[in-house]
Amino acid sequence: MSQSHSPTLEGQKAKQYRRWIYQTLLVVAAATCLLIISGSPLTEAFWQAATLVPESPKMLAMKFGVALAFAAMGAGQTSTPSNEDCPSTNTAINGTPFPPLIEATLEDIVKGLESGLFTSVELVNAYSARVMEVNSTLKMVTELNPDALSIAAETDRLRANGSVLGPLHGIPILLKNNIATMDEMANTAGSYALVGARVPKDSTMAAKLRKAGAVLLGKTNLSQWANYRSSNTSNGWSALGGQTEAAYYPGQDPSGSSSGSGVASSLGLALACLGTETDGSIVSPAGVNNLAAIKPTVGLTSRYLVVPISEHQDTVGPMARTVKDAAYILSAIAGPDPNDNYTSAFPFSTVPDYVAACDYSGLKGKRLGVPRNLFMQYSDSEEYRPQIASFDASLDVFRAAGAEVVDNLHLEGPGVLASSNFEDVVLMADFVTGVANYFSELTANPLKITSLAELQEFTQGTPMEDWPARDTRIWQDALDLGFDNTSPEFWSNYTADLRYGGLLGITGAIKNMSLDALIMPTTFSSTLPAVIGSPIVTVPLGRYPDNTTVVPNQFGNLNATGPNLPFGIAFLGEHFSEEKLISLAYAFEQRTKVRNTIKPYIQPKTELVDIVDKKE
Ligand SMILES: *[C@@H]1O[C@H](CO)[C@@H](O)[C@H](O)[C@H]1NC(C)=O
Ligand SMILES: *[C@@H]1O[C@H](CO)[C@@H](O)[C@H](O)[C@H]1NC(C)=O
Ligand SMILES: *[C@@H]1O[C@H](CO)[C@@H](O)[C@H](O)[C@H]1NC(C)=O
Ligand SMILES: *[C@@H]1O[C@H](CO)[C@@H](O)[C@H](O)[C@H]1NC(C)=O
Ligand SMILES: *[C@@H]1O[C@H](CO)[C@@H](O)[C@H](O)[C@H]1NC(C)=O
Ligand SMILES: *[C@@H]1O[C@H](CO)[C@@H](O)[C@H](O)[C@H]1NC(C)=O
Ligand SMILES: *[C@@H]1O[C@H](CO)[C@@H](O)[C@H](O)[C@H]1NC(C)=O
Ligand SMILES: *[C@@H]1O[C@H](CO)[C@@H](O)[C@H](O)[C@H]1NC(C)=O
Ligand SMILES: CC(=O)N[C@H]1CO[C@H](CO)[C@@H](O)[C@@H]1O
Repeated sequence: MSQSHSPTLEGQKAKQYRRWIYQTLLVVAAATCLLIISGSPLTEAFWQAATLVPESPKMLAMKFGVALAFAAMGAGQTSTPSNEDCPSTNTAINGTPFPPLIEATLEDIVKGLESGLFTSVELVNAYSARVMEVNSTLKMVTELNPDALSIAAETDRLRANGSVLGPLHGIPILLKNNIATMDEMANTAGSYALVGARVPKDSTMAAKLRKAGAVLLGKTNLSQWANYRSSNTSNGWSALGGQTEAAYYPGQDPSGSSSGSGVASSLGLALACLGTETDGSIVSPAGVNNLAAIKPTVGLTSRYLVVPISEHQDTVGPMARTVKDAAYILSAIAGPDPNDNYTSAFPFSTVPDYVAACDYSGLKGKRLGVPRNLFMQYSDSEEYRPQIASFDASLDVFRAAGAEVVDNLHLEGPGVLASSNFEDVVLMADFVTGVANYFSELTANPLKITSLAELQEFTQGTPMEDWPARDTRIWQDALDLGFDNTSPEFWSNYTADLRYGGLLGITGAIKNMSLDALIMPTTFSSTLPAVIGSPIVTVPLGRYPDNTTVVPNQFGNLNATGPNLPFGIAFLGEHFSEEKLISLAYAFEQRTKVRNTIKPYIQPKTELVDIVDKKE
């Protein structure tokens, strides 16, 4: 594909430079006024936000908006700062009560927008300020969209004249940094290899979100290459984005690879985020970040222009704070796409109404299987005992809601899979082909990398990529495999996955026992659905008790286990059974409401009230 190092780019740069000078003058003038008006408390935050090197004029304008927000807060602050546990004492806007942004649901926010309580522009400013408050500690957002404010302003204009694009109209959403957008934001998978790369258009996910009216607020940090590079690294680390940490204990392992999406959704830094999963990358960070999330069936959501690991296993899904918010987003992003032929398996004539599936009586009369042999061996381990005990206690909730629990299922497939290399072979073969395809789609590829071999060479030769401390073992194994995903060896491994994960795993158990779904602790749930491409919905289940021993991760830079760390419960079903899983998970979530009982140790303080009431 063609490269776009065209003279027009240079012309644009000159124009941008003039605008940059103009806006710098504006910022300095405005800053001076603000300093005069509001005295000193705001200055530190203001300068932090406003004096960062301006990547682009729009980014500068954005940072200025954030600085204004800080300034407004500083100016309005009359009392001493409230304590960490309860940062938001007043979230009422112009006297109208409004939930804190860490709790506000899509429906809350839509009501606020519809009634004119606040605008999308104010929402973007509030969320951006929240990002900047915690990013230096948690490093969950790599980049804010310099166009977010103007997109929000356009949605405000449209709403004012009576046109609403869709259910996400004016709602800020963050994307994992492997889902491409054709705008000023990068799509790097956290690697220097993709700095400056350009895509021919928006990924289908980004395009669908825009079509539903969403404001793409920015990009979230991730485990580099979606955790498909090193045999020994840390979750949430990327060369470009640094080390993401989660918010429920200092130095908490955010899990991965949708690490930043997990942390950002949990703290209300956007309404929600998109993540991607190959084996656990949505549900695992959702679990440890206290979230409701959906790992869709492979083929329900398009992977076009998403940096791949495996075409047979990759899927894109929402990571949100409530099942219903996740359902709204899934309804917006699901559906067939000519650019991803796996979506031709989409079995419906129209996208199901996943929001309508949110039914309080969704558990009534349902049969749920518990595949005990997937996790019973961990019942006595100190590390997992709290999760399994909470899960066991939750079975009464299902029974009380009218479901039948079929416990102690023993699936034959998982043991065979665990002692095989089938999944590894599928991922390795898919990655060699997939990563080369992704590079070939680029319209600008400054480093001219075209293959996995070249990518490995670049990574090993670039000090910022932290090699050899973080190796490229997985890539070397993939290169050594010696065949790709069209070979007979590949197909025999993939077919074995489908047999042991399907007939002798999830789908077999569901059919044989006439079940509606399987339920289990989220921590152990990802692999069977990964290898057969079937869906999972996870919701918060509990937290580790205060006397939990703090255990570091393998790389030694994060706390993998510790007090207060959240964990989830997973609902597994047949391919394209998302509606059913959502209805089960929603009924469980509404009966337990675990999420709001678990509090982060760190969270941002900016609320809409700080932006709206102070703007004049
Ligand atoms: C968040 O922090 C990371 C690491 O320091 C940095 O790379 C990134 O630019 C920051 N994000 C924003 C939006 O400033
Ligand atoms: C509403 O505003 C948009 C954008 O400004 C404009 O394109 C559209 O024609 C307007 N529609 C009506 C009904 O006024
Ligand atoms: C992990 O927890 C310990 C004990 O609370 C703490 O001292 C340490 O700083 C934490 N690690 C990180 C990376 O924050
Ligand atoms: C998509 O295309 C690939 C490669 O041509 C093929 O192997 C695969 O079976 C197709 N999948 C579907 C669902 O059509
Ligand atoms: C899987 O791939 C390996 C090569 O890595 C090959 O030896 C084997 O025959 C393939 N099939 C099965 C079912 O293991
Ligand atoms: C389902 O039934 C089939 C046919 O009887 C059997 O081979 C398979 O092991 C069963 N699967 C599960 C998971 O129970
Ligand atoms: C924490 O307390 C519980 C209940 O008192 C006890 O069963 C458990 O063994 C304790 N765990 C640790 C790590 O001390
Ligand atoms: C992983 O890397 C860390 C940090 O370099 C090292 O301390 C640890 O021993 C390594 N673990 C394994 C299993 O290689
Ligand atoms: C992965 C990624 O997008 N990293 C970003 C981290 O932040 C710096 C500074 O804002 C950006 O330049 C990088 O693109």
